[in-house]
Amino acid sequence: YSTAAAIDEPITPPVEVNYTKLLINGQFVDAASGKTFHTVDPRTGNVIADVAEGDAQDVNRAVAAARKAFDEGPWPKMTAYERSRVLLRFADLVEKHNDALAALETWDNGKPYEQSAKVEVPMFVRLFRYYAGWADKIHGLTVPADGPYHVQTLHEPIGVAGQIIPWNFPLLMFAWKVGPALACGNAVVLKTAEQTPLSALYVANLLHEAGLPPGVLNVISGFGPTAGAAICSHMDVDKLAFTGSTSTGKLVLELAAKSNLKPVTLELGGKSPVIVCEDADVDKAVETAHFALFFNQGQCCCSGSRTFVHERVYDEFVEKAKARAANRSVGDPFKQGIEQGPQIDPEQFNKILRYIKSGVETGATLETGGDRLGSKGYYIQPTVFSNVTDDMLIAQDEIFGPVQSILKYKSTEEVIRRANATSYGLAAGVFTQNLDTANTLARALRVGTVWINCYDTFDAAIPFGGYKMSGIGREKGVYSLRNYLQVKSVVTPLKNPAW
Ligand code: TXE
Repeated sequence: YSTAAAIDEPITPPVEVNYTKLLINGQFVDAASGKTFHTVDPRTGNVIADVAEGDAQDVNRAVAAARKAFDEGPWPKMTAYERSRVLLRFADLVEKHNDALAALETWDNGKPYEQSAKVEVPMFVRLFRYYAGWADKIHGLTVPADGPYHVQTLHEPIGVAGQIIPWNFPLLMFAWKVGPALACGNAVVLKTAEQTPLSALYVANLLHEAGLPPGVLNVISGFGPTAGAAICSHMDVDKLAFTGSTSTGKLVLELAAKSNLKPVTLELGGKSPVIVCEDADVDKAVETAHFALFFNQGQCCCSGSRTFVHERVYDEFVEKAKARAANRSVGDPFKQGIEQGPQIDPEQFNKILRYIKSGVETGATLETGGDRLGSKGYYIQPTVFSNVTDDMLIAQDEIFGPVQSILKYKSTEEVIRRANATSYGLAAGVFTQNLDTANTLARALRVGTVWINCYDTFDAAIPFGGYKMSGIGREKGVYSLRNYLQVKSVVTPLKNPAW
């Protein structure tokens, strides 16, 4: 990996920070308390900007604005085609602002600029175009009933959606949540993560430029226990969508139950297995398993954080995985060709270093990495452990960092049992050339996504979500629309049942 010197000279980001206030009812406003908080550059720990800190009072203002926008319109009462046009205009605007937006995302989050500019902003645009396409194709059914009745279902927007997102993919999480909610005609109060408030404010401004009426989307920057909890408990919020840790997800569900029983979708943590079978193309499996774990600094809910390798290819795999990690280019995310930037903040940085220490102490073999990189910011060396066993903490907990754990297995039955022996169930990867093995594993794994001979293949149309404690519900694709719709049955007696 690259030298500390390269990291110690941060490149000046090619963008200015213009939006730091809360967005309520179409206006950028200060927090009612007047408070602000720092958002920090993970390359250095320096402050990027002071951002308005929303709390319960601001959430009340935002929910009132969303309620009015939903109850009085025009948004839910516009034709679906008109709503679709707004979302398409928005996607065009975001495309024009691609580079500035990518720079802001990288500055606030630390992810490689090339990833922001070539993958994440384009995927954001794609998601909005996808949901714009759905807006005028949402409709109910005509239902045959036992009796002289004409029965139909209406698919109506659910109302005011409260959405809480994390810091690892600030823009994409915005798109996964706001896209389907708006396509269905809802109003939204969105809380961004306290580590990464900037890109959501920037795109929210563009959404208004594209013609979104005031109050339909409100963006609150702020902290979980104050602003986040206020959204979850609010009696006028009709639905919650949350992405984050499993422990906070439980709290969100509890607050929803204790207030007005609003339905909740959750996208939580994972400990996803990557299974490399004896007949796998080893070079491809090494590269893809590396990507599955190290992508986005290892900060992915679906990161492939348990790499199970068949004993026949184990030694070869470990050697190659170690070499690949040792070659990973780590450095200033604004530099060209960089694969890995800093972790998001000191909490995550220290948590990861504690897990690395625990891996060493519990007897895993440290193949490469194992420490911080440089002396500034939150960079961590790409780390690989081999000889990991199921009982080790590094094989059980979500580390959320650049730490690959390689485990050895002997048979398909055994690896199925071990891969499923976790409270999580988000995703899995399978590497094999044998169709039967692929089908067997795909069906046996208790997870929401199985990638065969690939990993992290995301697409606006492919649903994503977890089994077990990895979550409730699915996002993306047609499945996400269900989260934002109510179904109403309308029953009318027929005078002449023969017709
Ligand atoms: O998560 P939190 P944190 C995992 C990952 C990471 C760990 C902790 O393992 O190391 O979680 O990260 C808001 N009521 N994931 O502390 O707390 C918070 O403000 C309402 C996996 O960042 O779950 C932020 O907007 N909201 C994950 C969001 O919840 C509350 C992505 C996520 O923060 C709240 C991130 C409360 N009481 C972390 N407390 C994934 N699934 O991708 C916090 N929040």
